[in-house]
Amino acid sequence: HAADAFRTDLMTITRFVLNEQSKHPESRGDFSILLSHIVLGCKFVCSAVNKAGLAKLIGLAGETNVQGEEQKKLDVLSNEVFVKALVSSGRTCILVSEEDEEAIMVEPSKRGKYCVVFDPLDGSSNIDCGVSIGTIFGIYMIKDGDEARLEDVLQPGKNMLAAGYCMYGSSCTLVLSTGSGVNGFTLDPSLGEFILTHPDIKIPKKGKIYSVNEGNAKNWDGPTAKFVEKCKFPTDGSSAKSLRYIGSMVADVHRTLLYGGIFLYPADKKSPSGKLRVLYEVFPMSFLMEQAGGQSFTGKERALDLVPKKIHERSPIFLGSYDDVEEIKALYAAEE
Ligand code: AHM
Ligand code: MG
Repeated sequence: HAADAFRTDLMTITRFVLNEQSKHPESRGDFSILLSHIVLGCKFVCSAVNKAGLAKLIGLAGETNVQGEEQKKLDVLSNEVFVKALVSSGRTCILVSEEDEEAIMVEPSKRGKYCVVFDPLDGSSNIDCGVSIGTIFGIYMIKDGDEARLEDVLQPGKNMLAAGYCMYGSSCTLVLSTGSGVNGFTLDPSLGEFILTHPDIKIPKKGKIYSVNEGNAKNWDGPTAKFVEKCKFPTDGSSAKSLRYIGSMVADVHRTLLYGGIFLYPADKKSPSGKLRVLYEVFPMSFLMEQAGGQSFTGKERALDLVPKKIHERSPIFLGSYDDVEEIKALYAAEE
């Protein structure tokens, strides 16, 4: 009985990644070790986010505690936890976090061959009202030898070995790709384990939802404005799309991945490069979209082809269902 088998044969994320690794005899388990440290960070943040409202209720947040220390903000706390977990894995050499101005070069005694780029707590403006937020990460390997250089993280997104996000929502969901499809795992709080709940996620070829901050419409360029107009007033006889926008990238992308549609954070006159960051927002999400059968486009090129020059660089982004991204690509091509 398939249903019974599912309930008793639990595929944890660790077991899943070990299985995948056994297909590559040359790998020595380093990736599984790295991932288990990322998973630990996600569990910690999940628990901290769930307690955030409670901490306020009992008067902890923003106040000084008994030791006279300021209570740390959740995003700062999450960053510290991730940095420490990644360094202590002994498998990383360069870390780029949205929270740190400079890249972190891991000290030689703790150095490994992986570079991790991450946003420890994205969408933090949503914390106080209890809306879903998330962690986003991408993993590269150093190009050659033991010498770690900044160029090792300034590689195009297509060179990533793995990417994923963890969403702290009504449940805690970790979505991961190691380059052969996309799989989703849900945290079972009673076990403290992420269990495979969404095997081999494929995004619908065409969606019925568009997701964008329309408050920026007066500053949009022609193709973006035309695209959104067509979502509302289709000219090909199809029905209008629904608008859904949470303002939390992980939640908006997660819905897009599962239900289909398109998520856009375009360029506008005020921010010609858009808002989202190439290394730890645009690349990981684009990697997942392509692995799920969707597309990701910057307005100029395939997002994963972009070569970043700076670690905190931004780029416009259009990602989601294959056919929907095809449409925006056509509008940009028509402009040239
Ligand atoms: P943050 O890194 O300051 O949290 O900002 C990133 C967030 C994304 O999660 C989300 O997609 C976007 O900002 C929303 O921006 P806006 O409020 O301009 O629509
Ligand atoms: Mg962010």
